[in-house]
Amino acid sequence: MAQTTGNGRAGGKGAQLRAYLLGLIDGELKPHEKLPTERELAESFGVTRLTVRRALDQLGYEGRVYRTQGAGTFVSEPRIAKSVELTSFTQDMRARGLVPGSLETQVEEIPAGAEIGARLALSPREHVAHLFRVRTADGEPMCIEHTYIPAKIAPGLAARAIEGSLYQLLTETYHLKVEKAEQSIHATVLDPPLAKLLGVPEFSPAFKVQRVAYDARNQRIEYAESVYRADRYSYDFIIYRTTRDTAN
Ligand code: 16G
Repeated sequence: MAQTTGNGRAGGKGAQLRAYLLGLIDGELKPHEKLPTERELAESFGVTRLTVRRALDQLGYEGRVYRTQGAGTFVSEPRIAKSVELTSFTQDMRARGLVPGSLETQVEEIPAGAEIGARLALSPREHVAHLFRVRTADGEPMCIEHTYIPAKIAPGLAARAIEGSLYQLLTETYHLKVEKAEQSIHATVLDPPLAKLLGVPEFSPAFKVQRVAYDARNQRIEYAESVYRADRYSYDFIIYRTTRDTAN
C-alpha cells in the first residue's frame, strides 16, 4: 500500500479506499445496503477517520451513497432516471420565485385531426380539448402554449374556465396525474404574430418544446407545444456520468 507522505497527504491510500468503495457500490452491494463503518474502513486501510469521512462525503456528493444519522452509510439508488424533473409551468415559475399567470386563454373542443391524433394515439375523429395560453411570469409573457387533452378522459374540460394550473385541475378534477413525458426541444424563431404576443422583436430566437405526457398506467393524457422566449428562459439539466470511470 502507498505510504502517507510526510506532509500528511494520503493520496495513495485515499485513492485505494475510493476504488474499494466504488467496487462495493457497483458490485457486491445493492441499493440501500450498508457500507462498512468509518472505523472498520479506517482500520483496514490504515488511514484516519477523517480521510474515510472525506471519501464518503465525496461519494455522497456524487450521489452514490447516502448517510443516515446514527445508522451509517448506504448505497444510493441509481440516479439516471431521476436526472430530469417533470414539472408544470406553474411549478417552474414558483421555483424561480416568480408568480405564474396566463393571458389570452382560449379553450375549445375539436376533433383531434391526423397530427394531434397520432401524438395522442387517438383516431382523427376523436375529440380533444384544445387550450391556448400565453404563460406569464410576474405578468411578463414567457411562453405560448397549445395543449391538447383527449376529451374522453377529461369530459367537460373545454367548458371550464381554466385559470390556474392545468396539471392541478387535471389531478383534482379528473384524477389524471402526469408521471412521465416524452419531450423534444427545437430551436426556432418567432414569426410576427407570436413575437407580438410575447412582446419581443419579430424573428427573435425561441425554442419549441413538444411534450407527450403519460399517467402511471402509460395512458397518454396530454400533447403540448410550448414556445419559449430564448432570452428569458433556459432549460437546465443535471446530467450524470453512467460509467464507473471518473478519471476523465
Ligand atoms: C409545462 C408543460 C406543459 C404543461 C404545462 C402545465 C413543458 C415543456 N410543458 O408548460 O406540457 O401543459 O406545464 O402547466 O414543460 P400548468 O399546470 O401551470 O398549467
